[in-house]
Amino acid sequence: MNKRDFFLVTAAVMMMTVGLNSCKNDEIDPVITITLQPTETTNTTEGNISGSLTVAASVTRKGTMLTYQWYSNTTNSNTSGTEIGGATTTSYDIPTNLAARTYYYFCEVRALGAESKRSSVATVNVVPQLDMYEPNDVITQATPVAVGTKITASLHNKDDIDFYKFVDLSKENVWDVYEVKLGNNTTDMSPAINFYDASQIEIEGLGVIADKGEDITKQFFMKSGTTNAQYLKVYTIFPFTTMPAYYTLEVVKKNLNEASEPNDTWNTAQAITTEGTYQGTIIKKVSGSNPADYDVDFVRVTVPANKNFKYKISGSNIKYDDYYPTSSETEVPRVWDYDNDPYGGYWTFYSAAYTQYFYLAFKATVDLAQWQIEVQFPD
Ligand SMILES: [Ca+2]
Ligand SMILES: [Ca+2]
Repeated sequence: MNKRDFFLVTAAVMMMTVGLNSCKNDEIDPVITITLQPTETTNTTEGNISGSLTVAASVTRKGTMLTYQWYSNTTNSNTSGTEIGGATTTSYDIPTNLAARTYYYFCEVRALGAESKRSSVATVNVVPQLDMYEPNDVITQATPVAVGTKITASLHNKDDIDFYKFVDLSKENVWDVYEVKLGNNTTDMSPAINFYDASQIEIEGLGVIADKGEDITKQFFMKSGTTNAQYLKVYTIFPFTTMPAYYTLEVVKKNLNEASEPNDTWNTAQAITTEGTYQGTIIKKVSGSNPADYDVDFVRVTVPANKNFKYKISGSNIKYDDYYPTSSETEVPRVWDYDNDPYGGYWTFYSAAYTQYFYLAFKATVDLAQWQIEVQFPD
């Protein structure tokens, strides 16, 4: 063997050795393949979380034990991440106590002598619980709430809008003062409310925006009865971090209007049959020409035969109409329609040989005006 041959043989042996070694390594090192990726996206509701994530894997060498380690991550990525203690089987139960937000998980499959493999990322969206009044995101879906009933609801995210419809069924067509109370149980929510009339038109100037954690108390006027319901929108103009943001909502009646209501027409007038002083409150001032838009209080004074009717009207910001006396309750009274302020003195209508009926209608130029009539039946 000359020098050149020796080198060739040596090179061949070295190449064979290298070749044999790589063949041998391919057989020995197990290779992991993930055959089932965890579900890509899981949507589940806070407080009612269920579900699990599962992987399956195979390995090239028989008898090689696979182990599993689940990770959580703060981003949609399977690099880095945090090992979840005890999560070491092929499936991982989504924790049932997660707060509402998005979570990322993946699984690393390992085997002795093998390169570990990571699954794709499983995204778990934990959405806040909707309140029991949803859907009420538009005014036509407004949830009816009876006056006097306190409810607890929530904005399940910063874009949630909750509409309510307030109805007072205690009487028909009686004006009164109501107060809406929005209790803000979630401290980083800045609640806001807007009011809408029975025609679902926003009432200008009545809405309120509160600071974070502040309650809202707001008075408004409303007529009782199903057709006079008013609407309220609860929302936030600022984002909040704690989802859902809970609140309590209640509408209470101030009961300023009197037992004689409804008395807004002459044929529902409050009956006055004895001497005395009678009072009332005009809840809503005259606005526009439609009597349905303001409060009127009618009284009907029954004057006995052969008695005069002496009266005095008082009160601030009160107007009244006199109705011509009639001899019959069934006769439609003719309105004088003075629409005057009270005169301040006594007025007397003279007696007749029959029972007379006098109608008076009180209105006001301001909200919440008090009227008073002093009634005497002198000879
Ligand atoms: Ca809601
Ligand atoms: Ca009235």
